[in-house]
Amino acid sequence: MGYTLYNRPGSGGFVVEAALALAEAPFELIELDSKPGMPLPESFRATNPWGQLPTLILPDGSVMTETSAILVHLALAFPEKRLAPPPGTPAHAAFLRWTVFANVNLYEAALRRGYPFRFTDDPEGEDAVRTAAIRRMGEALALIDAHAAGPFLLGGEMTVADVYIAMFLVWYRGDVELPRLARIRDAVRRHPVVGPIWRRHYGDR
Ligand SMILES: N[C@@H](CCC(=O)N[C@@H](CS)C(=O)NCC(=O)O)C(=O)O
Repeated sequence: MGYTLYNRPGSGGFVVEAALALAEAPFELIELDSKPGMPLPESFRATNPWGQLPTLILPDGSVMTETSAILVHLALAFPEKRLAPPPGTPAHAAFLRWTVFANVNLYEAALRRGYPFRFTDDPEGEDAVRTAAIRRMGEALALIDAHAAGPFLLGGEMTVADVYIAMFLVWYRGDVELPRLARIRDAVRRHPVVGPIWRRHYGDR
């Protein structure tokens, strides 16, 4: 029995799908009928009580959520596929740092932009929540851009952290210049395994 990934096109499951494909792990993809910015169907809470995607069912049937945790888990489960640097190395520490940083700062900011009504009890404050979220995303992306080792985030090899950060570049709606991350995004787009998954989720973006 393989993995089951719940997602919807364009959502964060893109990077989990890419990681599973890079790991050559068998998985079934279940796409929920929902649009970004909309809460998922209430019935999905039976699978993930927090009601979010991506949700990954492991081969033993256990449920896993939180994108950075899923990426770390898959990297450790398939060490020979080199989804991340070897555990215990400084490069792996950097992998953990930026993957968690992205989850805590970028993913949360994307949620504030997409679902501002959850972050203020003042309906008139929603636009301000949204614009502050876009600004915060730009600040977080600029910090990652400044720390990218080159040519990829952690050095010479692409890891799932690159795929993850590239996803936030597509989602970002601001105007901060991100030259190193733009090059990483372009490499992710061209990757023979990840590229086709990218195009299914994001087209030519
Ligand atoms: N902390 C979660 C955030 C996941 C998340 O926000 N997913 C969005 C889709 S990209 C979602 O499920 N939105 C529906 C909702 O929050 O109701 C993670 O890291 O996976």
